[in-house]
Amino acid sequence: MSDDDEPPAESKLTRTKQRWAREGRFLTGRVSRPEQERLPPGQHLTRDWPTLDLGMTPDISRERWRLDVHGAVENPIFWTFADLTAERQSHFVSDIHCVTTWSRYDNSWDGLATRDLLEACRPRDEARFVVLSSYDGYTTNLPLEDFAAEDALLAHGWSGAPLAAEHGGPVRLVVPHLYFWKSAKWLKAIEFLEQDAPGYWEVRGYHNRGDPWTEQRYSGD
Ligand SMILES: Nc1nc2c(c(=O)[nH]1)N[C@H]1C(S)=C(S)[C@@H](COP(=O)(O)O)O[C@H]1N2
Ligand SMILES: [Mo]
Repeated sequence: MSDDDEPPAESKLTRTKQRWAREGRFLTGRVSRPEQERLPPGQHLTRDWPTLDLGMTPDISRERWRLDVHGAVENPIFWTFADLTAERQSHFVSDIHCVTTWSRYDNSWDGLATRDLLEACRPRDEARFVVLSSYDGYTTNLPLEDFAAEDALLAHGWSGAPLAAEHGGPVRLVVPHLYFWKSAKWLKAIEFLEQDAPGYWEVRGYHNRGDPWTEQRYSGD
């Protein structure tokens, strides 16, 4: 994990979201399954696309952007934006589910499938977790199987246009089957680990995995 960026001081929204985790806000106690229902329990549909982050948008152009893939891998990677787009590209359409209860259907993404990244970096047998680090100092953790979901990608395009800076451009992670806080914006580094290492929200009361269908909103749910 890179440690040269400290997350910004906690904002009012950050403190509010920590309080929601303590109080168990928005929990319905219901369970639904994607095969039966498209909207997970406790979520409502929005047509616009809210922006949520720590309150600062790092100013990082496609020219300056780099991706550092390291840790328990056979082939560490240090890519420019051009290197990433020279790899096989994928197009996926998926829904967003944010733990603050909004969901947005049918987002169209372009980028590099995480499965293609895994093929390029070749995680060692002992690798079981990934930690994503971002240019704003944010971090989040995932089991390798969740990172490797067939519709997960390192996205640089949305709706046919470059991914906007406010939504994580040049490149963000998108893992549609988990709450959106797992989808790191302004992606900077991916570290493969034998042991789990909880990230920014995971150490602030949010669930370690974050499955919207079983409402894994907060730690202890
Ligand atoms: N680098 C970074 N990635 C981040 C965050 C952040 O603060 N920094 N916030 C997360 C949270 S809590 C959410 S809900 C989504 C919001 O993405 P959006 O602003 O594109 O809707 O980004 C996630 N990824
Ligand atoms: Mo969020």
